[in-house]
This record gives sequence, structure tokens and C-alpha cells, in this order.
Amino acid sequence: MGILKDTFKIDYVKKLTNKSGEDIEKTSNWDQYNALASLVREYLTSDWVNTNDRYNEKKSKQVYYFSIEFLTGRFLLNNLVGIGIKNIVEKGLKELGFDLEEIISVEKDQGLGNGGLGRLAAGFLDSMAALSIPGHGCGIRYNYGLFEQKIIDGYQVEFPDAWLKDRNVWEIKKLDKAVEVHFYGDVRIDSNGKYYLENTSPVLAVPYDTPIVGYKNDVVNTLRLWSAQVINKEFDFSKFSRGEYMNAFKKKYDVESISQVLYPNDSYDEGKILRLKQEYFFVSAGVQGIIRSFKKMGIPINKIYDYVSIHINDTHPAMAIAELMRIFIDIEDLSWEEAWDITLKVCSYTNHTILSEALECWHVGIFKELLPRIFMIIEEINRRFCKDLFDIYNKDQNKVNDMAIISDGIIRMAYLAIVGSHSVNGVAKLHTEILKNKELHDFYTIFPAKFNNKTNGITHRRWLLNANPDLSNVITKYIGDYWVKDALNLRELIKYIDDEKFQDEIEIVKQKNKDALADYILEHNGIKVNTKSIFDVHAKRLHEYKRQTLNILHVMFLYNKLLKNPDLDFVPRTFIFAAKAAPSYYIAKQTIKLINTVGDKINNDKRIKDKIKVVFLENYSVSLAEILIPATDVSEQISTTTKEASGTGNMKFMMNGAVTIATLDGANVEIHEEVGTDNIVLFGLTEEEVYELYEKHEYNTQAIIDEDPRLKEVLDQLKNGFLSEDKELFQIIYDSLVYNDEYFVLKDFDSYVKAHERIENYYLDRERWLKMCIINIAHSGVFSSDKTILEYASGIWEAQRVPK
Ligand code: 26M
Repeated sequence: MGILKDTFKIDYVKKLTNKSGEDIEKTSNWDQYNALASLVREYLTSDWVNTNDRYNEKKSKQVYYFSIEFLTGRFLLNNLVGIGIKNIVEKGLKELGFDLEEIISVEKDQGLGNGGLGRLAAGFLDSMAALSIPGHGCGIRYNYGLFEQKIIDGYQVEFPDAWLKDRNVWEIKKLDKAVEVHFYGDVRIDSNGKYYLENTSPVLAVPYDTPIVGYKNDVVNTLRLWSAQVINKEFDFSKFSRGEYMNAFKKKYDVESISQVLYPNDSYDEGKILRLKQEYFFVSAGVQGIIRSFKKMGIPINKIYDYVSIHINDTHPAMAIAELMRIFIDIEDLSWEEAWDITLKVCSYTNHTILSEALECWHVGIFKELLPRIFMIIEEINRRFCKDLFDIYNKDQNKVNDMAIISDGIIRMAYLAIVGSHSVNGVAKLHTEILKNKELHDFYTIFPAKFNNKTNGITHRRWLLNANPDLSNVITKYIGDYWVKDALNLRELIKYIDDEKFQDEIEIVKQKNKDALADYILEHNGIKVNTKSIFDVHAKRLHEYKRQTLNILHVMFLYNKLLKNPDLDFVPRTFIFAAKAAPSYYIAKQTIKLINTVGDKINNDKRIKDKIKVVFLENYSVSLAEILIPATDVSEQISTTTKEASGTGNMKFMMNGAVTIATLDGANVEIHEEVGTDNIVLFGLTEEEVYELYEKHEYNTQAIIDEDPRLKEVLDQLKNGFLSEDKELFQIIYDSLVYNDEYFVLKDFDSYVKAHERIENYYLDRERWLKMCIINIAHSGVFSSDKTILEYASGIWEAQRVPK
């Protein structure tokens, strides 16, 4: 959209005065943000309306990305850039005496996700809009997003994330599009064999729509998040007279609890009924909404697969399969066979994990009570599937039980998702191979054509263009701005790899970003870091398999080394951690305490002359990542090989010119393929070695400790009073490493130490280091989520681009 600076200034002053009721000089930062965001929302409204009209007129196939999490972060900068008015706005504001950057930082993150899965969903929405693909998000409007983390006395303490406390400028409530979702009740079948659900407890699902702005293409798609409300007639005021006043409120409270809070776990957690309600709530509302708008087109329902694709992001929305079946059969009167054929064509599923404890299961008992008709349908899907298995496997009942969707009173949601979708994809090459050859091998044997890989990606607009404007400017100065439309063009940078001027500019930008991060650290942690030291960053959820423990043990080892020889030639290092732990994950929370305890000790030890600092940044979030990642020299991607499905942080760091220290896990494998062995620092067990260790049951931690005095020393320090008077404080970490080192921390320790030595040597060779950085940036384009989304669109959804 085009707008003149003076027009903007007039609009803005008017908006700011109207909204705040103050002279503009007297307005607060929040007033200024609120006015600017509201204005941008208004500016993009016509594109939003036109985009929908265009999709309707052309009857374009619509993709609906169903996800229980969307971790979008802030919108303002993205939207300003997307509608192409950022520069004008920045100048206009400056002339009015305001600073855009400051205003942008007022916005609260929309933190409706835990980590990788939710952030991936948000990035995919961004790419679909940028590519003019009619794709929309469907999820839950949680009143409270992921908890805010504070570090108190070294421990994680959780606080509620009241992100809706101030007005959410971006969303529009669509009361007229509300639908009812029915829980509990009795299933009745009439003489014609038609099913009815009676005596249910209905809940009103109210959609709130948020615009998803494309990149300078006039496209605005929609993220629709559902909020639970009590239905007016249920919240019955006539009950007042019967003394039911308080009960009426209890009912309201119970219903609204469905969309109250995001579950703060990022792997499976023992089946809670509220979680099951959340899943069915948004799935049923979303599917009903889709069918309602499809029917308005007047096309027969049995052709819906040509117009609609529903993508199931992990198993949480897998009930979409059964909900579609319910509507097709019970409401649209299709036969089972016809309904099943359509459902399969509409649905596709992405698997995000191979950790078996993370596979979602529900007890038949609670499921059947809460969702009786949905349960019946899943039972029937299972019955038919088992019948096929019985024939395929020559009446081998064990095999049938192994693969059944319902077995031993448990419903396995991944199996439902596989059976009910036409496509099943993993999120990195290695991950997909492991699914096909190990974890889901039996299903792959039966449905080989369903399985495919779609390596994850990240939006280069948020993570490079917007988060790292100085680097973007340098890139554009050398190769033009074609990379913004197609990130693969970043490859052109290779031409300048030997150009000293270019190398200098890359270095200057990194230094500037590091200086800014150092300021942030000083302000938030009170720690003064050496801005010339290597900024080594480990930022992601806290998990044993992600091995923050390996990192901190290595830091302890370096510290010991310096204590023994304080004058050692040593490249100064700043080790930065950022991670939230699930509130109920005890060992993960103790790991945070360990990192902070080690940090306190090292940071205050004069003997080592500030050669190492350890910083734990609290409340890792999208907006913190936007500061942290551009300032990183070394990206820690050190999960136990085979455990990280893909990782996406790895791609963000690479794109911002960090060098990765990595195991050959998840998408690290593909980063290695792109940059070559000289431009990534690999260490640790290979996939084969990991599986061999698991199979042979011969892993002997004691032998490793006996042979490695460095390791023995750091392990002893966990419990000999070196770190804390309370010798039991880290007992659980010690025990898990020494007696049950499931994630091979000890096995990979030596290799990790050596990898860090390599990092140190490369960094000392300034030119070599800068070339590594440049190669990483130049090859990061293949990890743009645009590429990923084009593969989903052609390979899974058969969705076309619908440009203006
Ligand atoms: C399940 C049940 C109850 C409560 C919460 C959950 C749950 C929530 C989030 C389970 C898993 C969740 O996310 C998993 C996740 O983020 N997986 C990551 O997905 C990324 C995107 O594909 C990958 O890059 C990461 O490797 C993978 O760990």
C-alpha cells in the first residue's frame, strides 16, 4: 500500500489524540503503540477484505492449518514492513518526535505456544501469506499464553502471562460466526440408522480473527482463534429466583476455563480432561466453520476436497478426522465409505517427535464420556482398520494389536492421524527416515505412499530482514534485495567471500549486535560481559535430550582449567543460556538452578580475570530471540542424535551468521550438507552408534568416568560442596548422569570438548571465521519456510498461489 508521509502524520496525530484523549506530548508509550497499531490495522483492512473476496470469487482451494499453538510474537513491525510503509512511518514519527523502535517494543508478545511446534505454525502462516497461498490458521485464543519466567535465587519461577490485559489491537471478534461445540451427552440412533447426540453440554465457540499480512503483495490471510463462552440460555438468569445464582456463575467459569490457559508442556503430559476439551473445542469449531463457509459456495459436499485442505499439526488436532466424519455422516447424510474417502483427501498430518513418551494417548474411559459420538466414530475407524490388518497379516492378532488405534483401553492419536490422512510427514530428512524405518515402520509398510519429508523452515522476513536490519542492509548493498522475495538468492553472497570490505562489514554488524546484547545483559542481569568474547548461545526449551547439561559441564571444565592455570592463553567466552522448563519437569528446573549456580561462582571469581562469563537470560520468547540471535557467534545445537526431530533455532542462528556446534541430529544434518564440513563444527555419536548403544545395553558410564579425570572432576563438583553448601542440591542431576545417562552426555563429553577447541582455533583466525559466517548466511536460504510451504502446497495440499 502506498501512503504519503504527511497523510500518515495527520492520520496518526488524529488517532493518537482520539485514543488517548490527551495532547500528543502527554501520551504514554502505550498510547503511542496503541494508536499506531490501530492505524496499521485500519490501513490493512481493505486488503484483508479484498483477499477474502478474491478467494471467494475464484473459489480457490483453502488450506486450514490446525494447531493447538501459534507462537506469533509481535505483529507491528512485521505488518508495517508487509504493507510497505515502514520507512514512511519511521520518518513521519521521527518528525513528530517519536521513535518507532521504542513504540514497537511496547507490544506484548502473542505467546500462544511453547516452542518449536507453535513457532513453526506461526512461520508457516507468514509464508503462506507472503506466497499468496490461501492458508489460514485455526487454534485457541488462550487468555493466558506461556508463563512468564523469572529467575529468583537461581530458580525458575512462573508468572501468568496476561497478554490480553491491555487491548489486543490486532484481533476482531466475530460473534456472528460463533458455533456451538457439544460435550458429553447420549448417542441415540433412530429407525433409519441416523445418529443423534442428545443431552449434551454445549459451549459457545467465538472466533477472533487476526490478519496475517503477506509481504508487499496485498495479501492478508487470517488466523482464527476460538474462545470459549457460556451460551446465554445455559447461563440462565431465571435460575436466580431458584437460588441457583452462584451455580450459574460456576457454570460460566467452568466453560470459560477451556480457553483459559495454554498447557506449558512441550511433550506429552498425563491425559488431563481439560486438555482433551481444548482439543475437541477448537477442532470442532474450526471444522464447523469451514463446512459452513464451504456450503455457502453451493458446491456439493462430496467435492469439498477440491476446495479445502485441513492440516493437522502434530496429533493435538487429530480429532478433526472424526469430526469431519461425524458431520459428513450425521448431518450431511453421506455413507461411511463416501465420508471416509473425502476425509482422507482433506486431511494431512505432520509428526514432530519420535520421543515415545511424547506420543499422545487417551484413556477410553474419559474419552468416551466426554465425546461419545466421536469415540464411536474412532471405534469404527479402528474396527475397519483392524479388519484390514487382520487380512494383511494373515490373522496375526499380535500384529493387529500392535498397530490398532485403540488397544488395551488406550486411544493412540498418532495412529488415528496416520490412518485418517492421505499424507504423513516428518520435519527433517533424518527424522522422516527414522519414522519410516523405525518408529512408524509398520505403518510405512502398509501406507508407503503416505509418508514424505518436509524439512522445517523459518521466515527469513522476521528472522533476518526485521530482526537484523543492519545485516540485511549490508546484504542488500552487495547483492540487491532479490533475497527478500526469494531467500535462495542469498547464495549470491558467496561471490564476495574474499572481499575484505564485505568481511569487515559483516564483522562490524555482528559487533554492533553484540554490543546491543551486552547492554541488554547489563540491564537485565547486572553482568558486564566482554563484547569481544565469543558469544556462545544455547537458547531453546529446557530438556534432557537437548543437553543443556552437557554445555554447563563443559563450562565447568573450562573453569577448572583456568583455575589450574589462570594465565592460560584463552579466548574469552560468554556462555549465554535461555530456556523455559515445563513447570512440572523437576530435573529441567534443577538444571536451570545449576546453570545459575555455576554462573554466580564463575562470574564472581576474580582469579579467572573475566575470561568466562555465564549468563542465563530469563523469559526466552520470540522478542528476546530477535535480540539474541543476531548477536550470536556460536549456536549450540547439541541434542542427543536421533532425538531432535528438526530444530528450527539452528536455522535462525545460521541465517544470522553464527557458526553451529552440532550433533548430526534433525536438520543439523541438512545444515551440514549445505555448508560443508569446514563450516560447521560437528561432534558426538552418529545415528547408528546411538541405536547400537541402545540395542546392546552395554553403555558403561563408570568406565567413561574412570578414564576421564576432567569429567570425574566436574561430576564430583556437583555434590562435593564446590558449588553449594547443600550437597544434595544437584544430586538428581548427578544420579541421572552417572546411573542413567539416557542421553549420552558422558559419552559425548570428550568429543564436545574437542569441538570447542576447534571453535576456539577458528575464531582466532579472523578471516577464516568471517568466511564461515558468510557461508552460513549464504546457504541459509534453503531453510526459508517459503521453500517449505511451496513443498507442502504442491506435494500435500494441491493448493495454488492466488496473487492479486
Ligand atoms: C502435549 C500434551 C499436553 C500438553 C502439551 C503437549 C505438547 C505441546 C507441544 C506436545 C508437544 C509440543 O511441541 C513439540 C515440539 O515443539 N516439537 C518440536 O517441533 C519442532 C517443529 O517441527 C521441531 O523443530 C523440534 O525438533 C520438535 O522438538
